[in-house]
Amino acid sequence: MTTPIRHNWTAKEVLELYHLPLTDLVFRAAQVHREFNRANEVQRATLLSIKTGGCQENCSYCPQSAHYDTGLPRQSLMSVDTVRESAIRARENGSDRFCMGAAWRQVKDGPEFDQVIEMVKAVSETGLEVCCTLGMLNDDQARRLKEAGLTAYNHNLDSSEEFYSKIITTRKYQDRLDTLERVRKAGLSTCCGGIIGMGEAIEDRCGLLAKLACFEPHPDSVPINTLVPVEGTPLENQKQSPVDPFDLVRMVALARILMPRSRVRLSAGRLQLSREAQALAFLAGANSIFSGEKLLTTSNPDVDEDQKLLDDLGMTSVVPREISLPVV
Ligand code: SAM
Ligand code: DTB
Ligand code: SF4
Repeated sequence: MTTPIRHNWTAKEVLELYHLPLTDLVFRAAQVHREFNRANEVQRATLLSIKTGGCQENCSYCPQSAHYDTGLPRQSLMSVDTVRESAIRARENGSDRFCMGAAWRQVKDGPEFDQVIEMVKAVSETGLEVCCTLGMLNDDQARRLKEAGLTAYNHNLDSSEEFYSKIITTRKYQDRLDTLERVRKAGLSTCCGGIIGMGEAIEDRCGLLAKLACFEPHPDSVPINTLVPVEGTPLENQKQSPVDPFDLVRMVALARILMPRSRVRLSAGRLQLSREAQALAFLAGANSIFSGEKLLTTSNPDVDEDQKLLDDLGMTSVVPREISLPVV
């Protein structure tokens, strides 16, 4: 039997699946995963913060918001050469995707965006998939990114529409949806997911997944982040109610069932996750991780530790396309 790919999931249906016994849910997700993907292959993506801190938005989880004092040093836009070197290193360390993040509310035309366009070209030349996350975009900016060789644009919905207004007030859920629409219109893939552990209800988690699953096409990748509670942000006290790893596994399994072909990425929060929990998440359909000791500003497991985990599980990494690397 072939599992149909649907774009009409309701939050209620997702909630029903959420409450299945964990082993039933994981088994179902694993079946879908094996039907659509190479179940023992994991993509490694490296993140780089190309412009850090001082962001005008007030996302309650984010250490880079100018609204909160988190002690994070600000850093202006990096040079193209630094980014190129970092991408080459990422490739050498086993990544096949490189994602550049800027703490911007929105992209502004001018020399800084021109520099980002050059960065996209430089990373694309290394043979890696290129992803950017720069805040809101207009049509022309999306088109320029596509022409420069961008593979995908990351713009998360983070949670349900209902919960969203409790964690961010400087922009609306609809603003996010509008940018995602422009990204799709420009022919770019979307990378869109969310965060759990912010104090949201299970209904909010299911609402987020249902919304993502109604996108046509589904997001090319779905990052599932667990909140990294950072001191100085309004969500710092969430560290007292950490996410149960089984809840994360449920999110991964649901994302896999709802979006059979998407890359489901185990994203922020992996440092707190045991090897066993990660293995269960891979069984449930996770097939991508962020690789490298840093996410954007917070810590992530060592590359060697991840390599050992994949080796011990008998899993392999996606190999980037062949290219003769420029000498640096
Ligand atoms: N400014 C851009 C934006 O918001 O789209 C790009 C950068 S932003 C840091 C990218 C994503 O990182 C957010 O949408 C959020 O899902 C995730 N994120 C940020 N801080 C986090 C934290 N403390 N824990 C987990 N995920 C986080
Ligand atoms: C995503 O969903 N998670 C990544 C990436 N997309 C850009 C970012 C995680 C950031 C975690 C907090 C930090 O390191 O600053
Ligand atoms: Fe952080 Fe992005 Fe929100 Fe800015 S828009 S505060 S960088 S999550």
